Amino acid sequence: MSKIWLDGKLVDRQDAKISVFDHGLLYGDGVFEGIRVYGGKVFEFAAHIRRLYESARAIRLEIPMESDEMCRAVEETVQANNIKSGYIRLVVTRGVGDLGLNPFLCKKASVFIIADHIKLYPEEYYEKGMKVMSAVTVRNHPLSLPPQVKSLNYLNNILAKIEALDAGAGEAIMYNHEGFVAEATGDNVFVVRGGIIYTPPVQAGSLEGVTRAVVIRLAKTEGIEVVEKNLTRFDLYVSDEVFLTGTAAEVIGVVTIDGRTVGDGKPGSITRMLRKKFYEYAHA
Ligand code: PXG
Repeated sequence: MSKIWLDGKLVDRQDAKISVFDHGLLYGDGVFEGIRVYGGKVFEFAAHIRRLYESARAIRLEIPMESDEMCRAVEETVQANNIKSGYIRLVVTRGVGDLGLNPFLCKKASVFIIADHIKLYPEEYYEKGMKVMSAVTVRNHPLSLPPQVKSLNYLNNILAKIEALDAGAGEAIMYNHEGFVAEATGDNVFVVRGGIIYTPPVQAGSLEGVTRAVVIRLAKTEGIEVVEKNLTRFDLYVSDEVFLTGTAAEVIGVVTIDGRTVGDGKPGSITRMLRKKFYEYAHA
């Protein structure tokens, strides 16, 4: 029976319940993290915890515990569920309030932590590469909801994901209000052209991905230049390689975009090399 950490206690899965008056549910008012566990170790723990606290701060959400206490709670949940290789969902909701928007009437934020196994993309996606499409749904304007905030409000991404699923694609590329590539619905986007790696700056409207940061570091260690610049649909169409990075996907090659073949239609050599380096780094 899996154990869920909920507001200070480990409880059985069927007892892990949140009030219907929680603003996390009523308004998507809250923040979260998705974190991997590799070889019993929480991956990039500090970076995820930092992002969680920064997201909370940006929306004036006070997390009712210090970050070191949060880390201990995460470790405790991983151990209680005996997770050696898996996935952690760490959620902070605004808490129980009344039926108005006012977040300051919510007495206390709720924290829950789930540690479970993760359903990965089929191995075939990694070997043969993934199909993606350009979403019509524009990424949230940074002045509306800063995309750096990993909030519980994912409708923008879900609408794009629905477009991808309807089109039979694995993922959707989201563009910002200016037409520049922002990100995929749960992954960051990279392209390779002439041996150089390009990725949109976070200001283009993406989450500052933890996997993105690791992959940029690994690429630089391999002597590959990484340039952050605005990318258009054209850049994706004419690139040698396209790949996505994220907690769930890790590093995954894209082989068609809007029906156009990327490179030679197989995951490219830099993509494959980075996937291998990522695996080694995660399991070191
Ligand atoms: N952009 C968005 C909008 C995301 O939600 C990423 C980029 C990649 O960031 P990280 O830090 O994970 O490298 C995310 C992360 C899932 C899933 O089940 C998605 C995320 C995290 C965990 C699981 O699709 N999104």
